[in-house]
Amino acid sequence: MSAEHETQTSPIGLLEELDEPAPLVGILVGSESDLEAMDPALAELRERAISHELKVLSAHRNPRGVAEYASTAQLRGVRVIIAGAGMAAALPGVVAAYSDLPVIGVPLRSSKSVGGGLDALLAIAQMPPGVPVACVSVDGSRNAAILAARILAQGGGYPQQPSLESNE
Ligand code: RP5
Repeated sequence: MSAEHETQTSPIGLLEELDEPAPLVGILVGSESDLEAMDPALAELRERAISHELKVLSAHRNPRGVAEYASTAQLRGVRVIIAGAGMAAALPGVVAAYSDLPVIGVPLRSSKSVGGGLDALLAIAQMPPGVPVACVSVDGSRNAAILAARILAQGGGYPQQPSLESNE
């Protein structure tokens, strides 16, 4: 099923998302077991007084929830999304498929990881052309927050439209 088809979620769900107050940074993790690994990101954003929200949304277990969040985040005022996941870490890529916001992926190591998090690192870094995800180091959530802060510090000015170059 294509991403376009999956977004056919209920208008009520979309309205509920739009109702939520908007922080500048949205942080997603794929599981409650990922939460602790995002503590350095939360601490960094808190120290910089950057508003943020944290949600547990799994790309595999709750794909509709991820689609709803990602497709409404920009309208709500979110400017950057940080997404952390382990193992077959699809979350950052799925978020980037549904949103034009900059997405920073954090590969996470868990007890079930292969190669100390190499599985998630490759899943997040090896995105296909046209769907970009910035990837920090394994368990590198602090760097994700610093990168988000640097993105927020930019004034913008470049158009969002794709260039004439092909994505292939
Ligand atoms: C991934 O699978 C999650 O991001 C997590 O890192 C890993 C294990 O999840 P749990 O089985 O602990 O929920 O999707």
